[in-house]
Amino acid sequence: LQLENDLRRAIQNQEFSLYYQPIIALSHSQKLGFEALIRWHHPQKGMIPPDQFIPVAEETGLIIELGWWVIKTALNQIEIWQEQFPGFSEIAINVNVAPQQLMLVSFSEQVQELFSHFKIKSHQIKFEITEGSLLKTGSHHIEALKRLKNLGIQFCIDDFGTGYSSLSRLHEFPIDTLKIDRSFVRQIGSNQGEIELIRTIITLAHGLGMDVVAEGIETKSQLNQLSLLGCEWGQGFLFSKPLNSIDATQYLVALL
Ligand code: G
Ligand code: G
Ligand code: MN
Ligand code: NA
Repeated sequence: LQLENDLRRAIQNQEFSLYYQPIIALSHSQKLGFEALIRWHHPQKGMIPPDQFIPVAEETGLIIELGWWVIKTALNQIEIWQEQFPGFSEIAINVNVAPQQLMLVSFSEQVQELFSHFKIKSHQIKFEITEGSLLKTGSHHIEALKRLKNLGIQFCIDDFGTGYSSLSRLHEFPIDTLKIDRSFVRQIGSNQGEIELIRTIITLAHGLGMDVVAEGIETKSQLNQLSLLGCEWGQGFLFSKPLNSIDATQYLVALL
């Protein structure tokens, strides 16, 4: 309850910020994305990591207000970067969307409304959704996702392989990208069975027309293995930790 009240106050006082972790194309290095990751700068307790407050935000429904703030902030950041780096028209930001927000009846309409206030292309935002939240979706939700998809907005399935997945339903959703959870990537090198699992997930994704991001890449050897397996994108401390807006901007400057 203390945390819940704290959260309400924090939303009022704008104590949140977004950090951006680069997502690197493993084959053609000019393409680039970021995952937006929320941070809470608590005035007394310092930085509170999302796994300590996202669950509370979900239980209390505050996640919806927070979720709109996240999407708006990401759209604004893309617009800023685009004006600053006109050569990088392909910068995209992935935003994590909680199931409750995704399943709002008005989700697709509200996303469209938000977009109308920014000068960015719809393919520059991607929504990350967990397997679990997809499984809760009914056919009307899928229709809403498809409407967004038709507008050019893309969807990623996040933390793939860790939740309850229903392989038989995977093809029903308009998913563009599958993110292999870092728990798989961590085992590369120590466990041959893990390589076979990853190979199979990549084959499955490609068979369904999805591209693949491997999360949690920390070593060169993990990177090499994943490239050999045909993984298109990588994310992890090997490339960069999540960066605040200023440092992420510096990261882009250094690439130019
Ligand atoms: O950044 P970090 O690794 O600490 O994130 C921990 C978890 O919190 C991740 O699983 C991530 O999906 C989740 N998370 C981070 N930012 C957001 C956000 O803006 N919205 C939601 N719903 N989840 C987030
Ligand atoms: O669940 P989700 O993928 O949205 O969460 C991303 C989280 O993973 C972020 O909190 C980020 O800090 C963390 N992360 C990103 N790269 C690495 C990495 O290379 N190693 C580890 N251990 N964690 C990472
Ligand atoms: Mn994510
Ligand atoms: Na993930």
